[in-house]
Amino acid sequence: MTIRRIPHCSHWGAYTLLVEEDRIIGVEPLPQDPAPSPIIHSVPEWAKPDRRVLRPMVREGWLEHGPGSTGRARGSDRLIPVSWDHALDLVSKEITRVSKQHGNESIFAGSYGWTSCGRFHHASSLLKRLLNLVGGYTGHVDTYSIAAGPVILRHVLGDDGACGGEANTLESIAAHTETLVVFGALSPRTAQNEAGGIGTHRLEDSLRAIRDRGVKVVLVSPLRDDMPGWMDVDWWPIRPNTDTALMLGLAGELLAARRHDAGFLSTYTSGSDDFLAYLSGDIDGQRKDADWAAQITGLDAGRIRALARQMPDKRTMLTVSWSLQRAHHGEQPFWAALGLAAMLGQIGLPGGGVGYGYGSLGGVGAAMSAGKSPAMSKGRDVLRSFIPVARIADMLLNPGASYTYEGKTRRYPDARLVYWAGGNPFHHHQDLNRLSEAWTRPETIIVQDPMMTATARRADILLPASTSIERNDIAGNKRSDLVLAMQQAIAPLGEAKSDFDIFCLLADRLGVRDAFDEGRDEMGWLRHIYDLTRSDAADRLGFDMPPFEDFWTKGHAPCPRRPDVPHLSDFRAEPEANRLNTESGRIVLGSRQLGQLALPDCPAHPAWQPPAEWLGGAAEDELHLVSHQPQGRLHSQLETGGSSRAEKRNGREQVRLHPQDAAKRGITDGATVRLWNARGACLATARVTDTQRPGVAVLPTGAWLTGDAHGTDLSGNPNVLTLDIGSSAFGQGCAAHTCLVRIDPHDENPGDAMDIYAAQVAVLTDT
Ligand SMILES: Nc1nc2c(c(=O)[nH]1)N[C@H]1C(S)=C(S)[C@@H](COP(=O)(O)OP(=O)(O)OC[C@H]3O[C@@H](n4cnc5c(=O)[nH]c(N)nc54)[C@H](O)[C@@H]3O)O[C@H]1N2
Ligand SMILES: Nc1nc2c(c(=O)[nH]1)N[C@H]1C(S)=C(S)[C@@H](COP(=O)(O)OP(=O)(O)OC[C@H]3O[C@@H](n4cnc5c(=O)[nH]c(N)nc54)[C@H](O)[C@@H]3O)O[C@H]1N2
Ligand SMILES: [Mo]
Repeated sequence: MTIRRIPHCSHWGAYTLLVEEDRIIGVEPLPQDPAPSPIIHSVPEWAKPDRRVLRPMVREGWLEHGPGSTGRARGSDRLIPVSWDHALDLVSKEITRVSKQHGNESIFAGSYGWTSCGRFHHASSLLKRLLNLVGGYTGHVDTYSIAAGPVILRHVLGDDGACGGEANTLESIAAHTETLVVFGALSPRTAQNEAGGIGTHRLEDSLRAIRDRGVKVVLVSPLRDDMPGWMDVDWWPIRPNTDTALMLGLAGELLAARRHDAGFLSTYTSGSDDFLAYLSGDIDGQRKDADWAAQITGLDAGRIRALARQMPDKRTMLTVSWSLQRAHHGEQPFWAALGLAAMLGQIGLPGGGVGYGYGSLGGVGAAMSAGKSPAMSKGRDVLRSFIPVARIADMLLNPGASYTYEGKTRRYPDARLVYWAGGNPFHHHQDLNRLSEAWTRPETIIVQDPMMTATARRADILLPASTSIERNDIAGNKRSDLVLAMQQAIAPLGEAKSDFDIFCLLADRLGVRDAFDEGRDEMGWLRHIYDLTRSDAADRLGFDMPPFEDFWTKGHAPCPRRPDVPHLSDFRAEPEANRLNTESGRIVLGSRQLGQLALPDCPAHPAWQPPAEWLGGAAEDELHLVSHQPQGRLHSQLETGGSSRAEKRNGREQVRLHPQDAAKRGITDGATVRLWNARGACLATARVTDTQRPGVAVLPTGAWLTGDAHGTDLSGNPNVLTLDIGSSAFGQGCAAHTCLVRIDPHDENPGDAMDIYAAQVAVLTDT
């Protein structure tokens, strides 16, 4: 039997699939990848029918009564198999009906989600491309990953490039930084993934270089393992959501000791008088110093004072993880870090200043590609209707209600039709019980996904997409070092179709096929997309990429690199010639715009405001829940794979608890526990470790929501507990990391959550 070697790629890296007939018998990492992700070995799970949607299906109540009347039965009604023709006729008629009766604004197709890393069959781009040809849709802005952070940076730094690793490459940090202060994480756990794929995982190489140069590293995080154990770090176990106070306390110490760079502030910033007045206590009567910060953060005042003394003498780099802004007042840690870096005056120097998101994704801090990344065009947006991405439940619950975003007052559209392709809101959204209520409101919900996810189960019309290994595609992005081929390894499962084919069939029915496919088939498009990237590299940068055939055979092609120059070095050299795109042309530390807006939860200078839920305002028995990204999978994807299962115990996710917190509650390692608050409850298995601050519980995201009759999720999904509020009236980002819970021992283990999930789906599909 011959074994075929198929080059492929996912968000967690590139690999070769070994295929015998139509069976995957092995997965080999890309040889040049120094740290391949173990998640690649879970990819063969896609080829198993167990969790797949194998046929188009329609919810019984919707099939009988039509759109609108039976939304409460979503998730409990049976799903009835129908033919593709029938399903697609229903979808195209619904799009036409809602467009005619309510206008295209009532079609919500934000469709947020990571889908596959293929840039051609990119589900939400294709959905938007189709809808743009028939009058448009309501979309979304920002991401669950980053919203509060980039929104504030666009106003105070002029753009959000610093969010994606442009401030300094990790190589430059490894070569020049003397003191590295890490707020959040620099973790190979999250760096496994990069949106759109990644060729080589380099974070650990950079960390080793940092270690070998003897850089002083301070890790400010509730978790010690937010950096590898082999890094010699000074761990500051901070209370979650209080970093802003630490940054302000450090800045206040610099000011009090007159060690701040007054020249930098006057040349390169605006509004620093307000900021300095706030630090010195002139505005609110409270001096922001080490003692003040220590009492809020739970850290040691002496260490804070000592660090403030060291920072100005050394080349100091601050890194801030995206997680810090996924919180109430999430704008503030990003802005306060910029304020602290401005006080140090090293912005724009190699290895100095501040940068955001290092390690949050595998490519952040890598040398960026200077070329055009491969992408499928979603066409021109014909409607400018959008919501901030994490305001989905607010929109569905309050059509027409007003809210503010980025300084403007806006209204939620009246979404009648929801089309979700390539995302899993019943994984990613906060307060899932609130989302469940919101989910009853639309007249029709269409879900297109390969998997019978928690969202798919709650669809009216369910369309089975194929996974990336069942079709051809192309991967790459601006932070990836390679453009990668994703070749088809096996035939589609069941009746699954590729996202492109599904949308072509819908385009036929809607009368826009020619404009949608422009006469190209799958391979025609891949060649076209690759050639656009290749000719851009040649014409603009004089960089030779191989012809398509060579790329496709080899499986990858190199991209042109940007020169490694620190962000804002040009602004530093010539501030007038290189004015920033802000209200003053400089870094904004006191904002006229925010002053005029006078928002109670986003003040006009970086400021500490206690979040809605935090340890400083908690009852004796409450814990702060950190729901971080899972080690063994990407969000909810490949939950049944080996690397994901390895993190579970006794049939569900593990919640980490400090020995003191466990003892107080009579909880032992391995015991089943119940996490709860006013919003919801879930079970998890206790893992008692001292690698996190007492008072902090850690439960990763992504377990498949498996509710029972008492409203308790059995899988260990933290989003039944998290808080669904905007970061502030300015950024409106998701606030997942702001959450208090209680945890009790739970007498009985109801069994493996994955088996329970399968049994629930069997009832819905009557198989
Ligand atoms: N509590 C808490 N919640 C969080 C976070 C947190 O830190 N804490 N983090 C948030 C963040 S940063 C993010 S980005 C979100 C992630 O949220 P999502 O991006 O929604 O999560 P995924 O599980 O990646 O969902 C992708 C979906 O696409 C489907 N899919 C895969 N391939 C294809 C394909 O080829 N075609 C189609 N049609 N579908 C496909 C998968 O089966 C899956 O259902 O979660 C957010 N939620
Ligand atoms: N394996 C894996 N990797 C992933 C993903 C995945 O699902 N699986 N998802 C990817 C996606 S979409 C994204 S956006 C990125 C997200 O990247 P990040 O936002 O960086 O990841 P998180 O895991 O949410 O958080 C990182 C760490 O921040 C710390 N933290 C939380 N709150 C606070 C705080 O208030 N202060 C401080 N100092 N630290 C805090 C926690 O200890 C946590 O472990 O990860 C990506 N990488
Ligand atoms: Mo994300």
